[in-house]
Amino acid sequence: MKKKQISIIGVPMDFGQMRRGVDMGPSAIRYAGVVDRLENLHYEIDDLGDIEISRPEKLDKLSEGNLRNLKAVAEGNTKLAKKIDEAINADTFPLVFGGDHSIAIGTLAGVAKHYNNLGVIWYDAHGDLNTAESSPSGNIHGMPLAVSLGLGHPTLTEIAGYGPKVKPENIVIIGARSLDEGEKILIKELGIKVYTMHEIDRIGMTKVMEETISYLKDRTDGVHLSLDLDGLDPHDAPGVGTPVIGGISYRESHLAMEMLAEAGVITSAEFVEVNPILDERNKTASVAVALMGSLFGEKLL
Ligand code: B3U
Ligand code: MN
Ligand code: MN
Repeated sequence: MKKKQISIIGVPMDFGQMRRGVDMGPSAIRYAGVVDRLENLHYEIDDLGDIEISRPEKLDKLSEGNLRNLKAVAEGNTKLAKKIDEAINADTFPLVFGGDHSIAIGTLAGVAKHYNNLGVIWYDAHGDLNTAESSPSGNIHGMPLAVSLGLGHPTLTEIAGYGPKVKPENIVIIGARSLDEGEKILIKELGIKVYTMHEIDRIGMTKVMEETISYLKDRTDGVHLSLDLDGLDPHDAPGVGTPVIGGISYRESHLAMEMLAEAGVITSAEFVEVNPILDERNKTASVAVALMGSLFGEKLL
């Protein structure tokens, strides 16, 4: 990692889906010792605390069409985008803790304006490429990648006053194993690079990461890592709202983070969907912290 200063931003957002508890993700990750872990690697950590997420009484009033809690999600993400922008202007590395994955909308809105060609690694069991039209659930946490491509409701696609934030050819999805029909069509239409579990099993995580890194290095001037803990197998990361069996292992994930650290390509990161209510003794938050250790250069010897 080039920058030696990290700004931590917590986003206690749970309006992008329907399961309570994911708003406690940032606390769980802090409790799992993230600051000490990164300080031991000689980073200077500035924990900026949590973005304030307002909690309206009547949630259903906030939905529009098939977009659950649209206003609350948009409001939180607008605040997040501003905080990220400030962190980058202060020449620090933004490290975001979720919260559900709808927060990637705000993270990318804050990050992307600082790059001409931002790359994105989307580490996830899902594609998060739904729009209100294709979504089976109306949950915005299944839409942030589409929104960042400029597809979806303008209240979301125009956050921070511009869009789209990323180009399809600058995205790599890793770990996909649950895609809706509309998402499959979009992936083909836009030619988005995807390593499903099939490819990971077939060629191995080493090759997947080698290819990902060289692909993004050639075409981007910065790379954001958006890591949804449900990309990992539920055995290793049980504290997530929508677990999907047959996922990436703890060991493969460490390898992926270590290879990213070695390549020095990542310029911002977020770890999302940690839900301590669904977790086993804070295991998933601890896994997230361990992966951050590797991402920021931790080595055994
Ligand atoms: N694709 C489904 C399920 C889902 C997406 N992201 C998560 N779950 N975590 C949807 O609702 O859009
Ligand atoms: Mn996701
Ligand atoms: Mn997911």
